[in-house]
Amino acid sequence: MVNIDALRSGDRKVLAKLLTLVESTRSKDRQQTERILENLDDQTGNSLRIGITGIPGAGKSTMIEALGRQVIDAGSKLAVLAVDPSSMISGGAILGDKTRMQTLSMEPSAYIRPTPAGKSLGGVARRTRESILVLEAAGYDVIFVETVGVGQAEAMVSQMTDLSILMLLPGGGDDLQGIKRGVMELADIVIINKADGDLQKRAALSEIDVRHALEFMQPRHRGWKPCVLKTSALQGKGIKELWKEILEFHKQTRQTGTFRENREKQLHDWIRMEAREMILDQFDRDEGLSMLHVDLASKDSESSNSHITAARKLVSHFFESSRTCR
Ligand SMILES: Nc1nc2c(ncn2[C@@H]2O[C@H](COP(=O)(O)OP(=O)(O)O)[C@@H](O)[C@H]2O)c(=O)[nH]1
Ligand SMILES: [Mg+2]
Repeated sequence: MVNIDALRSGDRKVLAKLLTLVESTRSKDRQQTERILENLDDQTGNSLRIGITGIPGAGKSTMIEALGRQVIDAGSKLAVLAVDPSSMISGGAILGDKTRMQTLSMEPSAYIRPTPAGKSLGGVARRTRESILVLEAAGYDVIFVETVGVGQAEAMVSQMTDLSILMLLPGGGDDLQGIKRGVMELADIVIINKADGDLQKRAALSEIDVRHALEFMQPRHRGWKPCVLKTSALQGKGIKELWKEILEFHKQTRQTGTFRENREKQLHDWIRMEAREMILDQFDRDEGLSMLHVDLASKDSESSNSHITAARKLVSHFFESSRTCR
C-alpha cells in the first residue's frame, strides 16, 4: 500500500512507486490506483500545467532544462512528464532519456518522469492526467508535459494543460513547416527555437510569418492573444522572456476567469473520457467475451457482412454480462 503522508512530505520513492502504479494496466493495480486517486482528490489542482509540443529535435527538453532554472530559482518545485505517443507504433521511447535534462534531474526540487508507451492514445492520456494529479498531491507547483507533435498528441495535451506552448524551428518556407492550422490554434505561446548562429535571420522571418498567421486565428483562451518568441534554449536566450510570458498568462487568465473555465471544461471532458476507458477496460477483460470472439471469428469469417454482425453480437453480449455482473 502506498503511504500517502510520505507522498505529501516529498518522499520521492513513494512518488515513483505511485506513478508506476498509475502506469500499470493490471486489473488489481488499477483498482488500487483508483482508490488512491479518490483519496488524493482534495490535494490536487494546485499546479500550473504547461504543455510543450513540437517535432522531435526541436529542443523541447533543452528548453525545459533551461526554464527549470527559472522555476526553481523562483522557489517552486517542478515536474516533467515526457509523453511520447509515437512510441505506440515504434515501441521505443524518443523522449525517454533524461540526458537533455541532466542538471534538472539532479535538482531536489525537480522530478522527471518519462512515461512508457501505451496501447492507445486514450490510455496514454489517462495515465498522463493521473500522473499530473499525483505530482500535484506531492507538492509540485509547475508541471511540464513534453510531447512529440503528431497531430492528435497536441490536442490530447491541450486537454490536460492550462497553457500550451508550441515549439517551432526557424524555417524559410511560408508553409509554416507543415504545421496545421488546428495545431497552431491550440497554442497560447509559440516559440521559434534555435534562433542562434546561422539560423538567426531565418528565425526572424519565421517570427513574422507566425505572427501573421496567428492574427487570423481564434485564440484558445478568451482574452489572451497568443504571442511569438524567439529563443535559443541552448544558449539561454529568450528564456527569461518566455518565463515572464508564462507568468503573465497565468495572472491574466486567473483574473479573467478563463483559467477556471478551462479547468472546468477539462474536468467535464475527463469524466467522459474516464467513463469510456472504464467501459473499454471491462470489455478487454471480459473472458467470456474473448471466447465468444474467437468463436465468431472462426465461424463467420466466410460471410461478407460477418464482422459487423459478429461485432454486434459481442456488444450485446457485453451489455448482457455487465448487467448480470452488477
Ligand atoms: N543550436 C541550437 N541547438 C539546440 C537548441 N535547443 C536544442 N538544441 C539541440 O537540438 C537537439 C535536440 O534537442 P532536444 O532538447 O532533445 O529536442 P526535443 O526532441 O524537442 O526534446 C540537441 O542536440 C540540442 O542540443 C537551440 O536553441 N539552439
Ligand atoms: Mg525531448
